[in-house]
Amino acid sequence: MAVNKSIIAIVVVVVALIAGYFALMQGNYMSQEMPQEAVEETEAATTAMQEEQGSEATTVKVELYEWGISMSTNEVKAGTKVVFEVVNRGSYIHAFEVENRQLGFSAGTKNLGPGESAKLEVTFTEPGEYVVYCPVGSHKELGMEDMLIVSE
Ligand SMILES: [Cu+2]
Repeated sequence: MAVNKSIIAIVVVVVALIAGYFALMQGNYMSQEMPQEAVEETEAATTAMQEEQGSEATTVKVELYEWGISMSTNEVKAGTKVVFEVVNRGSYIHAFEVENRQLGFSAGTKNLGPGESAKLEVTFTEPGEYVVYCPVGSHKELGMEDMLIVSE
């Protein structure tokens, strides 16, 4: 009987401890309500930053030469800022032009001498097939022409 009594005493103590623990946890939860709101605000700010990073510029390296255009990629996304880093690797004057006649879209660099470079920033709003070419002389006909796909 003495053994049973001490077991009951231990169980009572353990139950009391568990109840106390949960009471304490609830108290902590209540007192943490304010900091939790602050954490949520931080998470929202992080999400906004990630969205900004998501719309960060895509860089396309473009090399102009006799007679062709080489691009690091031929596909970009609509709505994302695209930075064409254009370098004239040839020994003639060249320039870089992006065009979609159906959409009435056209953008390009100035004429670049040998070794010169220029950046062209474009945010395509319409998906579709765009032509890239060199508008100098008959360079387009000589082969300085390629296709750029703007995907949704
Ligand atoms: Cu050219």
